[in-house]
Amino acid sequence: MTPVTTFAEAIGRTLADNGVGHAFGVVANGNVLAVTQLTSHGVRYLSARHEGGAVTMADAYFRTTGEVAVCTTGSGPGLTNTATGLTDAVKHRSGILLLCGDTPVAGPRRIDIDQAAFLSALGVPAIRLTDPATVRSDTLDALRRARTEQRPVALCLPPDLISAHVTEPVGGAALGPATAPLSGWPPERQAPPVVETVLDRLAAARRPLILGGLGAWRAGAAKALTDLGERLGALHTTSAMAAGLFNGSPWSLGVCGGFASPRAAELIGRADLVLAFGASLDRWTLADGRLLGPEATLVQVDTRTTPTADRVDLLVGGDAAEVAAALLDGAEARGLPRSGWRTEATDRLACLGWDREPYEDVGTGDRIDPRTLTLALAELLPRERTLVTDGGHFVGWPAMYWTVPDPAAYVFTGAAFQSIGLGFAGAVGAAVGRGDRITVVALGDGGALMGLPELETLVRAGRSALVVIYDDGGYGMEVVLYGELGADRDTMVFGDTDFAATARALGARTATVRSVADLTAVRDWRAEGAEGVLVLDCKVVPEVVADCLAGLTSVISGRKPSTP
Ligand SMILES: Cc1ncc(C[n+]2csc(CCOP(=O)(O)OP(=O)(O)O)c2C)c(N)n1
Repeated sequence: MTPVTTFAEAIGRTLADNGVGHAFGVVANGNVLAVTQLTSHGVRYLSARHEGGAVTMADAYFRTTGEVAVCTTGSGPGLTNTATGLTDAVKHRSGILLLCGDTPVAGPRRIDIDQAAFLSALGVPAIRLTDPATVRSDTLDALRRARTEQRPVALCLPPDLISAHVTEPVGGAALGPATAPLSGWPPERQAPPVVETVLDRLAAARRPLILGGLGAWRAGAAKALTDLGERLGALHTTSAMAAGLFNGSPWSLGVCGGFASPRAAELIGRADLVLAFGASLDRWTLADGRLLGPEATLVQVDTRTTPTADRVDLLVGGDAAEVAAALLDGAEARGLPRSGWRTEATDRLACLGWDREPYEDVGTGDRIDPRTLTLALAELLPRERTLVTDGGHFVGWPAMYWTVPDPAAYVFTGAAFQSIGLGFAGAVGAAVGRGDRITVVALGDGGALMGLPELETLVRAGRSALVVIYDDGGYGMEVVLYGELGADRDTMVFGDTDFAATARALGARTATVRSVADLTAVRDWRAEGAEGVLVLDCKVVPEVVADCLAGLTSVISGRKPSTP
């Protein structure tokens, strides 16, 4: 007798056989048997405490490894719990396979919602598994789309079909060529006339700047951009999301936009031609219009067909590495002169960082100055680390004072959707994805409490992670932005939380940090092998406002931020 295969088994086996190594989820009646099939076919599964955490774990796993993981949930509330993290993954263009329960084929129950409409509203294509003759091919199609289109794709499984028999033979489906890319991401070939126009501009440029974004990193264009910069005598900079792209280059200004140090920002402002590769050029990267000088020409090189910022003067459609190579060839062919900007800027390049900017420490003994804390930790953190951050005012401190080894080592959760609360979940995905790097996760007290359940998952995952909670006793970002506009402080200031006790209860090692002396806990943890999770409950002085938020605060409130 031929053995029968159920829908659940076909899904689990197809995903395992086609290279899916990890799944994150919460089991419910809509997916539990499918999860059992995943694990029995060798996919490693980590149970999250909230579906919103599970999806951010899969997102961070993709960001740190470039590989698609499964996020799995039941139907209804299990799925709707993913909304925020899922939207952030859509906007960040992370590949995720979302395997979720669905409404029964027999018809919706009182508890059901229109899941396809829900997913569509978030920008997630959904494939509903109903045909026994195409279960394997449909599963593969979803996986292929998540990989090639770099986006979340949902595979929806009606509960009354989980144990139904498939009729499609094993081997009837295999990962074929990529499906057509998303509209908006056509693989445009380089149009030579546009390259010639850029070369004309380069011929007249005296201070060319090459800006690399996440798209350049994903296109593997770092070397091509470095070579182009060498030929042109250009300086380099990156968007925040591509931090570390030009690590090791003496000609790199580091991150541009709001996080740029004053000296880097000054140099960026002097560029007369900016070539931006694979960067979306949003308000953060362009520092709300303050990044570039008024006369600078901005060229956007991207696979998108329309410019993503008003400021763009010229769009070059194409792959970052290919366009860089075409420009390099063109510069050679035309014999373009090499700019003298590097020589001119040498002295300033030697002292660019925020760590060169003086400040007056305002620590009280009872509370630590967040700048002093972050600078001291910079000395104590291992170089091979993945930096995960939640959102909030505090993000300025790690962005200003800590570096990352490459863009895959920076997971700024929630940034694309402007959400807080995803930090712990992001740390789990990063720690699972890159177990060879110590995970360092920075959070504010608000984001930490919003996403607290996944601290338990982080501890349970058993990976090496350092948690730094900047406890300013409230929603610092809102205080900075709206405090002086008359907002009711009681809605945003709560006082300290005893994170050390809370985290200890969840199984972490902990230390409360009120001064640099308390950081011996980090030295001890590292000396003992940096095993497990160390949570630093850092009581920071709340009044210190990060300089990098100056533009933002003045845009919103019309005033300059102040430091005490
Ligand atoms: C899900 C979500 N809810 C609310 C907000 C609005 N918000 C932005 S920053 C912030 C405060 C964050 O506080 P905390 O995590 O303590 O960091 P801090 O700003 O104090 O450094 C809030 C409530 C948001 N961005 N996302």
